[in-house]
Amino acid sequence: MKRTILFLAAAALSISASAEVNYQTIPCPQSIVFDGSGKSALLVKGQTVSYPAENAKMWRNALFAQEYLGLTPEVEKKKPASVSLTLGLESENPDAYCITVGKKGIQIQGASESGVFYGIQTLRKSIADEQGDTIRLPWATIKAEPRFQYRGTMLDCARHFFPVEFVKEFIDILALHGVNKFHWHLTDDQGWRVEVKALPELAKRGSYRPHTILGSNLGVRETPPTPLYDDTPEEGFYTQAQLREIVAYAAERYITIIPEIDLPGHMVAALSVYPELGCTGGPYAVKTFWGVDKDVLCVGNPKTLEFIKTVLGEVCDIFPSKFIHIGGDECPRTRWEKCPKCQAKMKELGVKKESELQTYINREVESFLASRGRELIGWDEIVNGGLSDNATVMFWRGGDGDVVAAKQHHRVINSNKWFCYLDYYQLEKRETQPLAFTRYLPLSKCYSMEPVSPELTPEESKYILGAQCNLWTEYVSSPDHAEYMLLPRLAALSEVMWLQPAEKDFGQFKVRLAALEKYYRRLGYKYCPHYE
Ligand code: TNX
Repeated sequence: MKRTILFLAAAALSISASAEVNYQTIPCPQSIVFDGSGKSALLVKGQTVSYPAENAKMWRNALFAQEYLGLTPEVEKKKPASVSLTLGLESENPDAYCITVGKKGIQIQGASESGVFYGIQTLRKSIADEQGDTIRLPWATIKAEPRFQYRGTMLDCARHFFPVEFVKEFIDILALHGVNKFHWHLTDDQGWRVEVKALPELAKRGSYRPHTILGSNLGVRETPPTPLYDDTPEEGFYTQAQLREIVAYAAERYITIIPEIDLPGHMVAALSVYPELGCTGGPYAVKTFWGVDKDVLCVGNPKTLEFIKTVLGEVCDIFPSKFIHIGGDECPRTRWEKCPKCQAKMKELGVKKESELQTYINREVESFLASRGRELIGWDEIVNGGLSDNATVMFWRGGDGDVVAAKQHHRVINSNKWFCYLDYYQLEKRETQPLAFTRYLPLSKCYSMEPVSPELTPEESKYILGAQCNLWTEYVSSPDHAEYMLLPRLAALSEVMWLQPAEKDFGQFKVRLAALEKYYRRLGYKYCPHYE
């Protein structure tokens, strides 16, 4: 498909408030063509926005237009409304949209309802700077479609618990940036955050820790007298009713929630409630220290698989997502090497290496998920052991894990830590910043990410479904801080997800970002105001 990016002259880009709307926002539409007449359409608060009758999603889109643009929803009539939302845009990409501003007013047409939603978001961001009840929109045709079908962001609510209200705001922020997958990290060593009805004690007790290590754990040993701990309990979990409410909230915004139950490592919070599921039998306590723990699920104990199926069964009931994330990262084999049950299991399976126990668990979980019509995603460690073709790999460690997985014909989500880890410092002068994971990931580096490795053939490249940024929260305990780590790096990654490499331009992006930041301020979002 032919694409044009028509940027205005540099002088026009530094326009201030109330200058002409130029539709250049983030992610930037691929084509913005002004008709040259110099004429404008008026967007007037309170005017109507029409939507096709008997389409609940389009009605919901009209309500978004009401919320974001101040319009009044009305079922489509013969006479065109000042803004009309329509379907039928010809494109194979369901998220594609076209905004036409002209004689007949303003039309937002999508290849599907999600495309219309993204068109509304673009219009909303384009006029973010405008004040007053009447906004002048120059006649133009604006077209866009995302490069990738998978455009993700992860939030870790296990290390710190974030309230339902913030999770919704987080989802709003994702929608504003054209993200369509919310990967929700719900369990870890430091907290279990999902209610499981068949195991009521799990969330009740597994979601509480009495204190947390102060400062970074890097180079610090876990045992006293170091480190020092705070005296603030961290607690909280989501009830199933809350989870369902959030799933629905996200779905209205064309965002699928992919829940993650991290296994067989990162399970100490669960072991603290069910010590018999660990190789040593415990006792265990919800971790108050960060890092990789050697206590993991005992694969030799048949109760472990029963436990996993109970949990995942309820998770599948709550989350309609095709993909279910099972973690699989950072699972030391230390306990398995010494555990009689695990060693007996290895004999039974006829395998020699402890790593095969994880392969075994992965396969069992995969077939359980398949029986529920679901597919497995795991962190790239799962590549190491005989996956079925159907498994999707979330590449995070850097190195060549993405290439290896794609060449094996696994679908891959590129979440390379060197470009996508939002828990790293965004400014080089670390002392000016709140404590973060020691590494450095500036905005420019996020923007430079290319999710498809040049080592892949065009055929293999099709296995790269998209990209995802991750907000781990060892050092992030408040909503404001989470937003600060997320913004504006999410804006950079949203262009990685939406634009073709040749369409990206960091200089232009920064100009557009200055405008988007004004909108962040109006919406009350915290963000890092400096760029590197
Ligand atoms: C590695 S990424 C982890 C997380 C940490 C993160 C900190 C991954 C699959 N595991 O448990 O929170 O690093 O950056």
